[in-house]
Amino acid sequence: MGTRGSRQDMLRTAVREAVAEVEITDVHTHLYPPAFGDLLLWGIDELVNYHYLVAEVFRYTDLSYEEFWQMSKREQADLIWRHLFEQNSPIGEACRGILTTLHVLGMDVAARDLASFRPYFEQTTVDEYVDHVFEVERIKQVVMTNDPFDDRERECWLGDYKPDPRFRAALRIDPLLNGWPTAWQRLEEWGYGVGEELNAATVKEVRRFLTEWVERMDALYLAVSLPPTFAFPEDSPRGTLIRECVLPVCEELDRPFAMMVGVKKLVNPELRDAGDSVGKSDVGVVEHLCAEYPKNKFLVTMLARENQHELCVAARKFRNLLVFGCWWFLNNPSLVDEITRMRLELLGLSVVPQHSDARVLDQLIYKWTHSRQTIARVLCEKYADLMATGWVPERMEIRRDVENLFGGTFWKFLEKKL
Ligand code: FIX
Ligand code: ZN
Repeated sequence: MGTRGSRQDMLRTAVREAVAEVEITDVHTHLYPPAFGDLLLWGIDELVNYHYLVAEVFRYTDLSYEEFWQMSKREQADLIWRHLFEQNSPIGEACRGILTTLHVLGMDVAARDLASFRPYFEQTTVDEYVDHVFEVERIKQVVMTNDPFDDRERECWLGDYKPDPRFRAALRIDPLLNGWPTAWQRLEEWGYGVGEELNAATVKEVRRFLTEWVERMDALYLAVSLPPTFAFPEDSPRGTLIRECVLPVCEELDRPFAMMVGVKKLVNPELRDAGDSVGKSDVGVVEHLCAEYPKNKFLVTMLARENQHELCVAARKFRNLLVFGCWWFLNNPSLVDEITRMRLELLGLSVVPQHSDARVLDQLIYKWTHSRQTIARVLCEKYADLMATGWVPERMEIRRDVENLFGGTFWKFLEKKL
């Protein structure tokens, strides 16, 4: 690679090309294959109605919550567009994201006319559109969030669903761990011999429930979101279920337990999905789990910015811990930049820098376009620092590293023998 200046340029080109061309495994989304019907959200009105924007529109509109929720999706989208795109510059990340998606899809963003974007989505089928979005953003596979307590989703899994290899499953167990007082009654309804008391018989049946659903879905991991107050060990149904059911089943089936820690649910219930907030969590709980259960794998993302450094250090101590994603309120360019930089410095490439958390199919386009840009920028600087020592990274090495960051590291962790 030529003179210092040209070497820098060639390095930047090599990194940008590798990041732009890598096929992504998106380890956490709320997307579904077309076979799951309207569980899969897509199209311009769903994009504009994303709960991130619902939260933001209420900073402007005087409309009551009731009046808003009584509106149709299209009326809600028109209102959001008026306040967040016409009457104020769409400078926020979630607003900019919609414009990035429309731009990548080749639409005339400068027209600023929401109605003019709708025909595009009306003229395509969901199958064509899934193919197109996966191709445009070079998405190899997404991991879903599959909740057997959601009746619409249950029906799909208990029906004749033929798995779509682009959509891998993850068994989501929030209702089981965070709502046992009602969850056990559903398990009983479904024929499991459980009672509210977590005695040996109930524990055995909960293990059967988890095992059957992991196998039915061929779930890659079991996942739960947890509050900032999450503690373990804990004298609670959640503490007992994790110790007696989740961890033993995960170890037996060699599936990671994914913990998404730090969400304060519904601090403003009127905002529905947009009503959740964040709180600092105790990283010591993650360290304790990794230390006490060395045969278990833990996938962890934390919602509070303040937890990111400690979490990186915890991952330096435990090889059964894989840190993933800049979750939710962290998925903003300035924070993705800061967190990715810190993670590469403390963990090298043994991290999953990002997941999309896409709730609407079209979001795969902007969330990955923005994250690719930020991660490529950070990587360029990291490799440039490397080159300043005389260690010249080869193009193939950069491609190898990038493939690991955008999927390889995740798959290797799943295959890892502890
Ligand atoms: O718990 C989760 O999986 C969260 O990602 C969601 O509940 C959240 O509403 C979201 O969409 C974040 O981006
Ligand atoms: Zn999510």
